Amino acid sequence: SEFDLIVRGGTIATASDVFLADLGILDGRIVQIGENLTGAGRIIDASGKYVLPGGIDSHVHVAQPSGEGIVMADSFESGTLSALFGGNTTVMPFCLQEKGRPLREALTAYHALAQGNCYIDVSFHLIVSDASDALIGQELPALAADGYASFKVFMTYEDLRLSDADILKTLDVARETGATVMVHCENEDAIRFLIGRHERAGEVSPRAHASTRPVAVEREATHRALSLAEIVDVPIVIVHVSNGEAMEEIARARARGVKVIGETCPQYLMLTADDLDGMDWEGAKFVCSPPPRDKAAQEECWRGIETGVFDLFSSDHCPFRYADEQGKRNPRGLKSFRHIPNGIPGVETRLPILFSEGVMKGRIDLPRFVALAATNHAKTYGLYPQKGTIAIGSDADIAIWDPSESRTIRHVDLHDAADYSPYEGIAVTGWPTTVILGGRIMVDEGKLVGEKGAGAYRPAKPRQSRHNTNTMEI
Ligand code: DUC
Ligand code: ZN
Ligand code: ZN
Ligand code: ZN
Repeated sequence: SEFDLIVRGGTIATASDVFLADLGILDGRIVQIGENLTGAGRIIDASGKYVLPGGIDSHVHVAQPSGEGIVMADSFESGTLSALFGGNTTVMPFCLQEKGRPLREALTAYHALAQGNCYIDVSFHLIVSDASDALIGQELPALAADGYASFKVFMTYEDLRLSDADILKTLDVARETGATVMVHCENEDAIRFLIGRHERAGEVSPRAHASTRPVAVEREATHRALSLAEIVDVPIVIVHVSNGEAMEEIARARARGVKVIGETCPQYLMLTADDLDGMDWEGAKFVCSPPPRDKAAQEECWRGIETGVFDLFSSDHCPFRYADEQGKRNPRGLKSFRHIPNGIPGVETRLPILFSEGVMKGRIDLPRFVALAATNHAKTYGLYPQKGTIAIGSDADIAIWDPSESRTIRHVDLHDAADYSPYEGIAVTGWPTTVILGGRIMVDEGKLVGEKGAGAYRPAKPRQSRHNTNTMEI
């Protein structure tokens, strides 16, 4: 027959359009968009459903070494399975450079962990922890040309932070190579100072995590990162923005011509610092950096999603178990908030939360949802138009959403390897019930039918080899 698969009668949405049509899929790609398509081995009836590009979550952590012997709960297998069930067809995890070692070494190990184990496609960011001359001068340019075209730098964490000098060097090599730099903006010296003050006062519960990383810590670092990018004259991504003051820095930098992409995450829409106050150390389940703020900040982040301060909505899935193997409370947390690993799970719940709270509640329309869920991620990180849209020639990565499916989020129903969801008990309307990866049906009406290993590594293109050179058009 003419097609391998037809998706019939659905409401298709891209970042710019909504229309009724059938999709014809052959050899893993979308080859026809039209009416009354016939002739396929398999036909999916999508009437009454939304047919959207598969989600791209460009900010997830899996199988990443996390210091102090702490192990991330998700492998590539469980992490990509969970992402798949949440309507995603591509994730972008981070490969962490070990200090004093080549990044290639970490990449070799990371590829070995991913190989054959992924349910969806993956592409990697590189975390620069040691901006040595060899890394900046030779390794990063070679890696950028080789499909690793985004670098994350940290302004916080004693063992990860780069000096402003090293951030400038990294931005400069990104300018030369067309790579994209993502920055974690929090002022480490200020955090250290506040930790000292809290520990002397005996304040060591999870809530102190938020108190030692107040808005000013993030706002100052955001301003500094944007200024450094302005000085180098290179585009930049500010990741996991939590509040309106950091958003103002982004808007002001944009107004002076800085090319900046802003990212926010579900935790900044759904959680507040009060969640860190839970009984019995339960607050440890909500420890992430930057920390969740307050209701006003949640509203500001929604404004940012509506108005375009944010182009990316990512999970920052960073799964650590709450209980240890014996089922006790996280022993690392019992002495001080300082030992609670920073990060919370959420790769499966990212899009249902944005769909339910955003689209169903009328805050954003379907094209904006698609942009925030998929298209902008592909454009920002060099995977577009192979990924992130529904178009002739694009990979047949598709999530079919049932807008009438109501669920209450329960961790027992999710597929990650953490032991809780920070969104437990939240009711959502709309769920991606069928997910197609490269023309292969992976989840069919809520049931896993695809196989581990269906997902593949996808190299990213640096800006220089895309249509527009040194810009970051979305
Ligand atoms: N930064 C992240 O991007 N994820 C989790 C923790 C952190 O600090
Ligand atoms: Zn970060
Ligand atoms: Zn305090
Ligand atoms: Zn992260």
